[in-house]
Amino acid sequence: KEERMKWWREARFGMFIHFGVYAQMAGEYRGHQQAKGGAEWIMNRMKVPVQEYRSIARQFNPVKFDANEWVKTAKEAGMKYIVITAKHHDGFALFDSKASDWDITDATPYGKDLLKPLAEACKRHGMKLGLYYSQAQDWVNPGGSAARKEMREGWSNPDSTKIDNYTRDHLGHWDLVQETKTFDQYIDQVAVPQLRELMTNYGEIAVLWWDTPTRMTDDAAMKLTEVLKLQPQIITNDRLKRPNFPGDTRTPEQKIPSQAELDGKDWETCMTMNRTWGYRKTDTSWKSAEALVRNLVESASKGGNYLLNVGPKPDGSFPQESVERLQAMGAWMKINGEA
Ligand code: FUL
Repeated sequence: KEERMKWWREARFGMFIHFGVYAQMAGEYRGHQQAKGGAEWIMNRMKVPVQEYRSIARQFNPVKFDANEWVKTAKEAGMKYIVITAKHHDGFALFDSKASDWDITDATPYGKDLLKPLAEACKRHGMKLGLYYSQAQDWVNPGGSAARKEMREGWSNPDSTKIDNYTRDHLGHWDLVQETKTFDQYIDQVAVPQLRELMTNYGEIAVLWWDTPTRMTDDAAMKLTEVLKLQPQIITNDRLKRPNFPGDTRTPEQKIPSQAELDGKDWETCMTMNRTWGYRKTDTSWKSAEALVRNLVESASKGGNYLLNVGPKPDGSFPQESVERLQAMGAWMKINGEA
């Protein structure tokens, strides 16, 4: 384990990337602004029907995506690894998957695997590549779980009360299609085969970043853990299934732990630059570059890593506000001999 963790402990600074169909919506649905939560949650928060969400994917065409540019931006900021949402809670795969047609190659006009070129660019630039995979929540592939989030005010769908009652009575689901398979079927037919694709087709994967174990069982977690053996050096976080699958790293979110909270386990704090993980047009509450540098220094001084998020725009480019902050951080890193 010590050997496996070595690069990660020295890395200190990484880039989180949240990218998917939600970027296309950018926090707005049928002219209504999403009231609460990150923009990557819009489908659940605003109870977008599966067919309608799929139709939004038919506009998702990130033609300005440039893998080299993404990796160079991270590298020049002094980041040593990237963790990207291979699949977030909306179930959309940013890669070519045979296990589901709900992927970037089948469901969008873009029609190309986005992870392939990213993995190649990372390799070229000596950047470690990690994958975020929402193993349990999947709002589109039937059988996936869904956190029970109530629809919020500010969205005046006349059916909202009805849908909320439905959601409450249906384990968080809001669309019949979501329940046409069991959770076990989803694990066996989607999660396990997709994880195998990810562990097989993209070279070395440095990190597997699990998230939100809603409805996970130890049995499902065992199956996924088995597939990870394809990448013996991989580092995993603590979000696969609690408490029996602690993983290698703790994952405080949007906050740096106090000294008293540290217990010797490796940790990485993930943070947004504004308030959302997925791109949101109206979110202008950007942290200053100074604040971001201070966060990085505080994390490093306490022995942790800082995983700083970028939510690319629907065209596949990074928001200018993110790029400017990363450049400022890179300049600081150079002066201080870290980059
Ligand atoms: C959370 C997720 O629900 C958010 O959407 C985001 O991915 C964050 C890093 O983890 O639990």
